[in-house]
Amino acid sequence: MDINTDNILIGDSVYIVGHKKPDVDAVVSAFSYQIYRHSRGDFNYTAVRCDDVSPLTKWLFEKFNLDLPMLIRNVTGKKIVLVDHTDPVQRADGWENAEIIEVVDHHNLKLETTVPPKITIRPYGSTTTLVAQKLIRANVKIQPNIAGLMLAAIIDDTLALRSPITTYIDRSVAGQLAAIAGISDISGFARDIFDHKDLWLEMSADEIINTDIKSYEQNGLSLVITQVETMDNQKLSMKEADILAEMDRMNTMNPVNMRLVMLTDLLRNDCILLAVGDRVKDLESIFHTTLVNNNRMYLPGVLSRKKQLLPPILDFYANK
Ligand SMILES: [Mn+2]
Repeated sequence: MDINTDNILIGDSVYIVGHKKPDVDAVVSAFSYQIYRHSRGDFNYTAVRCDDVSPLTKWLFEKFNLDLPMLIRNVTGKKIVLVDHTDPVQRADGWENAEIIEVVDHHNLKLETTVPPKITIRPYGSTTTLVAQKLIRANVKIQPNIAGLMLAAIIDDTLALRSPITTYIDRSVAGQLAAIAGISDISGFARDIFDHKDLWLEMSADEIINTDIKSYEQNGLSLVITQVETMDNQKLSMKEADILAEMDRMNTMNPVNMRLVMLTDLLRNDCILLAVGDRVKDLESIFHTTLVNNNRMYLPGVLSRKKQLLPPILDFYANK
């Protein structure tokens, strides 16, 4: 580690803080930016968090044997660095009476009146990618457990490097962190992470169906599609009978021609489509696939309701 001794006199203390309701990236980017700042001799920078953390974040810090940043709910009177956000609604309480001296983020900038002297924004998949890149470029030695924690933040923000926001920088940095952490099976590690996040199994069929549900109409066809994004849709198969029963019940109360639930698997890149309604047989012509039990279809490569599932169905009925 390279320490700039000219700078070692401690200045005003500065808090590095992520957004409220923090995800893993918000906490880990603050945590790792403190490491970067300390490597520059800026020991007056301290990572904090302004809110309670998720069970996943807590599990990760425990897993890697690291302490969570200190909880500081109000930053009144402090100099602060905003990481992983700039939007005022996401900022720590008391920000109006704090001095924002820096921004490190991967979102669109949302500032109103004052512009901090230092702003670093990159269109990467996570803020942690940006901080890792700074550490790597500065030749700062990253401890294996910290590399593991940082990799987890990148995986969480980029849906295991599969989300469209993922850049080649994220992949490259993730690879380097995995090597330092000694994690050879990144997708296995991702599955572990998402197991601590995937809460579908704890939800009722009714909650699962209603979490992300949309209705459509086309030439007299009424269509309702639910999207359920999982990291393991086969695990949800034990709930399939319940979900189908609830779909049947809903369709009796409020009939539509097709009531669909997409159980998409972001890791396997596929979809188990559950279907009820008087027109579901048409799905066989639309997707050139057999409908098993008249209510279940397997669609490899299909993840997106908007781009992959909906257009062929609407096209099919457009000319009827
Ligand atoms: Mn983020």
